[in-house]
Amino acid sequence: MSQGTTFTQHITSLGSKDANIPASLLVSVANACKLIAKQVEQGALAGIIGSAGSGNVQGETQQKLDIISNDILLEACGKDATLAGMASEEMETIFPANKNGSFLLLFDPLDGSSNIDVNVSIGTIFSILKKKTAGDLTEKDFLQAGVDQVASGYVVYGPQTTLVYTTGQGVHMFTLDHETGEFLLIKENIQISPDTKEFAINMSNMRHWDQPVKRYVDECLAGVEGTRQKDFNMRWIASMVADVHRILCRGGVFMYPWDKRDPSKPGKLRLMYEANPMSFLIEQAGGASVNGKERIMTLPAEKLHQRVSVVLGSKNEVDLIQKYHQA
Ligand code: P6P
Repeated sequence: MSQGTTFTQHITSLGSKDANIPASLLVSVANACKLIAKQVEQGALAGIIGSAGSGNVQGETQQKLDIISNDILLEACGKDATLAGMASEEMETIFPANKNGSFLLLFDPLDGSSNIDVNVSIGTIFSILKKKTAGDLTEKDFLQAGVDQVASGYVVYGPQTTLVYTTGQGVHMFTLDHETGEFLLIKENIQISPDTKEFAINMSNMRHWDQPVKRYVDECLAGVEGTRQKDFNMRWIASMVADVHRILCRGGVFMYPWDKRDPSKPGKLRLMYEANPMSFLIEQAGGASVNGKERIMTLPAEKLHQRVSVVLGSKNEVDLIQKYHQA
């Protein structure tokens, strides 16, 4: 489709007759993100900078914008008749919506909150599942593997407000046109290069990593004189949405691996509304996404807020890291 196609037109072009395409819900999410973008752009002018003085289920201090974004999504999407219920990083329990709804929406309303106060890109991540059971909604309805997603995507609030989504028919990118208020198509069927010279990881945690991650990063750092025989660049924005967006735009590998600071936790990032939606996008764009040893999208979903170790991006790099984990 041509540049300038709106997000709504694009969803329709994918076949709105397909019961598995949550067309109206995707539009509701996009509309909610337009409202969140307005809050983000205002920043201190809207009095939304800083901590809300509360904590979330993750034990993290909630920023005012975390709560505002969460409430915008609940309000905007809760009216959608096709939506049975929602789950959020910011809410301990599920949020029932419409009794006859057929879809489930999971989201991290504002990922990368530590960047809000310093004007660095942040984003909203969303995942959509089908409600597979009849009867009242329960948390179990949400506990589906990543391969069961019918759609996923994110909106990155950066120099541009850009929406990226997939329904399993490729990955497509739209930028918000402030003149018309529409998300306009800028790129269709995005594909990630299988090779890269750029890796993203929080290097301050190096002493806590497991051996396979240390081996991979050491080889990157050894550069052209080392076994990889090429120089690597490193990036770390501390905002998964921004790091994944860069990878979808120019390749790369993103790692938030298990580390020994809290051995009982499999990782920092959350499976249901961070790793699974991003993995769907990355795989649809020809990349790979593992927890070190296994494909993230096939991991069993046991708890709504379960955590996972994440290695995703350019396929040949992810395959190499996986090989080191399986050695
Ligand atoms: P660290 C943001 O809080 C987040 O969940 C991801 O968006 C990001 O990649 C990661 O945590 C950053 O973690 O430990 O580097 O601050």
